[in-house]
Amino acid sequence: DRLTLSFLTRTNLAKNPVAAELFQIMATKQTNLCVAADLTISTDILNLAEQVGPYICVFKTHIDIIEDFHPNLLKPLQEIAERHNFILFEDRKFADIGKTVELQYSKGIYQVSSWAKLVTAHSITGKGVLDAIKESVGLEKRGVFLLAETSAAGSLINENYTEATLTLAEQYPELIAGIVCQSPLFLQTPGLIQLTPGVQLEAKSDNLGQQYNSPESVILEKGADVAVVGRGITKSAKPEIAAEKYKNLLWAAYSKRLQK
Ligand code: BMP
Repeated sequence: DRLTLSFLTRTNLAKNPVAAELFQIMATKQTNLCVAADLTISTDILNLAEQVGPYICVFKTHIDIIEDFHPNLLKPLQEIAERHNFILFEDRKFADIGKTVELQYSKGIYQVSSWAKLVTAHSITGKGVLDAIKESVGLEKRGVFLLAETSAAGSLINENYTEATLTLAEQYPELIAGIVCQSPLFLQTPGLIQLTPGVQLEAKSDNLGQQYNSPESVILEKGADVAVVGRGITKSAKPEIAAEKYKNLLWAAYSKRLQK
């Protein structure tokens, strides 16, 4: 199944072009670490991208939390992403009717579709969200991660919702790059990527319902291909040292998984 195939092998099984590119980057840079760049000042975002760039495969943003946002941020960010070979991923979690998602994805000050190769979407409103992302203007190569489970305590998502989300994903093989979840799902679809947030070494939770697992546990027990680490890196005094540490732990866990 998916868990014992190498990322390099899975490159050829991906139906979404960004998923294929991501598998390739992971294999080349030997990293399955995604940093959650949840910082609110533009220069801090750029500095973080430079510092952790060598150790990550994906740089995940919440672009709408930046206090001094100006579209001028995007060019240097894309330049750093190209130089360090990682993918820009806007965690927008689109969840509205298709028409509104189309506007949110390609209009407004953020113009997400012009720079983010990957975005997240909720499955709650069904296929309209995916049709909108598929049809909008923007980058030619784009991919969507659908949210099937969450790391939040007390989430309203149940097994039926998770299953229905996977069924929806199957209907858009060329658009869907992967699934955001907390357990080993879609084991027979190795072309899709499991992205799992809620990863930290220091803490088990925060005071707003976030729940953390260790790097080893998310890769070996919960089926993650790519692990998302935010505050474990961004709150560290030396983000580049923390990123290297998480990278090594995650890659060691992945290597161990291949031997199983
Ligand atoms: P942190 O490691 O600091 O808790 O950050 C986690 C990041 O992953 C946040 O950007 C959050 O929006 C995202 N995330 C999550 O924590 N749980 C989910 O289920 C889905 C997410 O996108």
